Amino acid sequence: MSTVSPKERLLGGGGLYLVLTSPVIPHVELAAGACERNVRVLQLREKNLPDEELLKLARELASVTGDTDTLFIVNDRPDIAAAAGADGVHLGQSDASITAARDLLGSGAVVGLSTRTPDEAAAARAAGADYIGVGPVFPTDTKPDALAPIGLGGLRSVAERVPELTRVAIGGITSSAAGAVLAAGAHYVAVISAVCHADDPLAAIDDFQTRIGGRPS
Ligand code: 3NM
Repeated sequence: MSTVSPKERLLGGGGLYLVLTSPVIPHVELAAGACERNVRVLQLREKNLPDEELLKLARELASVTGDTDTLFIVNDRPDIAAAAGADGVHLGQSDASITAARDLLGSGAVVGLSTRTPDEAAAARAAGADYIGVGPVFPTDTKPDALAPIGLGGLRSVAERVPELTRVAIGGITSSAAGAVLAAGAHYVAVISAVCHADDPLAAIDDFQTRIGGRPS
């Protein structure tokens, strides 16, 4: 177990933020490989699993990340995050409120909120989010209900509005675009298909890590 608090680890880290959605290898295997490869944040995002299976998987992933510096975040479900002992939760605009999530998870937990515009980013800051997701930056096939991409310019506008808030860019990000996304104002790049649906997900992580490493100063 890391002695550094989850919020400090979020602030001290950067680079690849891996979102686990239907990976081509078992979640636990991919999570273990991500920890070994120094991925700073892992999120479990499986929207179609029954609660019992989701909780079992969340507990397994909490156990894989527990002895490492990798943060473990659960998408959408503060209840599952709390029951599994996760480090935090990621919420969409229409999910549970940040306050409700903190009531379940405790004040030390990391709570992130999805945003798309500077106004949403400012509202997330006012609501007490520890970080914001920002996207979709590029077109994505992974989230069928995603809105129009905001591009690197949209990401820059969000960064200008909330310069002190940790920003996690998401949506269609590939390893070759990741450097430009970080340069446009993201601390982390969140990725699903470029890793989870790659022929070799662990090699795909290596590719990201070689290209972008940790958090830029
Ligand atoms: N959220 P990929 S875009 C889960 O804009 C998700 O909030 C988005 O998957 C948002 O890396 C997205 O395969 C899909 O494009 C990300």
